[in-house]
Amino acid sequence: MDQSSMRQSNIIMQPEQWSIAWSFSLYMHYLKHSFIPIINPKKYTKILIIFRALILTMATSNPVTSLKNTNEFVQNQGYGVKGLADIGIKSLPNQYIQPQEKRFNIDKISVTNGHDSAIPIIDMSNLDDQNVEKLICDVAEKWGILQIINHGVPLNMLQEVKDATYRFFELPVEEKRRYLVKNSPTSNVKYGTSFSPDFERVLDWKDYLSLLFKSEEEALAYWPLTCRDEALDYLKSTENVIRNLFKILMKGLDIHEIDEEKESQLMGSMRINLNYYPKCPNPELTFGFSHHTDISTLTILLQDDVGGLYVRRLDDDESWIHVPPMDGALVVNIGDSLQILSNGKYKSVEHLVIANGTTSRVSVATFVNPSPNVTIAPFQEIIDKGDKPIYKKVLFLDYVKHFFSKSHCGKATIEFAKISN
Ligand SMILES: O=C(O)CCC(=O)C(=O)O
Repeated sequence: MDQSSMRQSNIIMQPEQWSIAWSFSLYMHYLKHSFIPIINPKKYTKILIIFRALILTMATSNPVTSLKNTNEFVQNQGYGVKGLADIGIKSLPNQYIQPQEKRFNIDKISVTNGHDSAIPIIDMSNLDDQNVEKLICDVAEKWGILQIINHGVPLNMLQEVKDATYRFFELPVEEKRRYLVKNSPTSNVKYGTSFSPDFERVLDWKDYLSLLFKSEEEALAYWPLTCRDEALDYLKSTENVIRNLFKILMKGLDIHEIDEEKESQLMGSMRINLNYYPKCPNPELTFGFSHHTDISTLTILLQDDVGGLYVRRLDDDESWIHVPPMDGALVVNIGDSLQILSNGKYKSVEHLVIANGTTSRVSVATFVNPSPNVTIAPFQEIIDKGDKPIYKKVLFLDYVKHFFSKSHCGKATIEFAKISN
C-alpha cells in the first residue's frame, strides 16, 4: 500500500464522509416510502440493503485502524508515523493506544507555586569551583538529571543539528527508506519508528534515525548526507563536556584516574539519535516515547522549544517533573550503566515524552555508552571501600539485547543486572 492508496482509502473512510453516505441511504429510504416509487419496492429494498452493507464494510475495513495495513505503511514501507500525520489521519490507530491505566496522568505533574518544579541548572563555565563539582555529584544522586548551560558546545551547532533533524525527516520516503534495517548498507545507520516494534505491546508515536559512531571515515561514508556533517560536528563538540562530567562524577566516587578500562566502561561508544515526534491526532491516548531509563552511562539531550519531556522524581516516585526547554541548554541524564558502575550511588532517571496535538517536535539524544564487549559491574574501588555490590558483572552487549527484547518498562531494565538475594 503506497501513500496515495493509503490516502485514498483514508479519505473514503473519514467519519464525516461515511456519515454523508449513510444519510444519503436514509434519504433513499425516505424516497421509497414517499411519492416516487421509481422501481419495484422489493428490488429497491434489496438495493438499499446492499448499499448500506457496502458503507459499513468500508467503515470497518478502515486501513488506518487495520493493524496489518498500518504496520505495512509505517514500518515496512518506511513512511513512519510522520507518514500517518502527513496524510491527515483524524484518529489514532489502535496499536498506538495505551490502556487507560498506562496513560499519562497530568495530575501527577509536580508543580511549585504554579510553575514546573525545577530541574537543577548548572553553569559549566565555573568548573574549577569545588561547589559546582559537589553540586553535579549531588544532583546525579538525588535527581539523575540536570540541565547544563555554558557547556562550550557552540550555540549555532545546536541549531544546525536540530535543523538537520527536520531536514532528514522531511526527505521523500524513498530517501529515508534506504536506511531501514532491511536496506541500510550498515547496521550502524538505522531509520525506524517507535522503539522496538516487534516486541512492543503498544507503539510510540515517534520516528528516529540512529547513528552509531565507529569512526569519522565510516560516518562520512554512510551517514545520510542531509544531516551527516551537522550530527558529526555536534557529536565531536560534546566530547569535552562529557569528559569533564565524568572527571567530576568519578571524583565524587573517590576515583581520581580514568584509566583505559574505565574509559571503555564509561564512554567506549557513542550513538546519536535524531528523534521526530509528529503532530498527533489523539495525544492524550499515547506517548511520543513511553516510560524508560536509558542504558547509557550518560545521555546528552538537545530538545527544541516544544516541550513534553517528563522525568519521574527520585524522591517521590508518584510525581513527574517537566523538563522545560531552555535556549542553549543541554539536558544530561544518568543512565543505567552509570548506576551499575557506581553501585547505585548515581541514579538513572525514568523519563517519557508526551505526544503533541498541535505541532511536531524534534530532539537529539547522544548516548554515551560502554563498549559493547566490555563488562560492567560496580567499580572495584567502591567495593574495596566496603560497599556490598548490588549489581553483578554484565556484558554490555547482553544488556543492550535485553533492553531491546521487550517493551519499555520504566525502571525495570536494571533488574537484569541486580544480584538476587
Ligand atoms: O525526546 C526526548 O526528549 C527524549 C528522548 C529519549 O528519551 C531518548 O531518546 O531516550
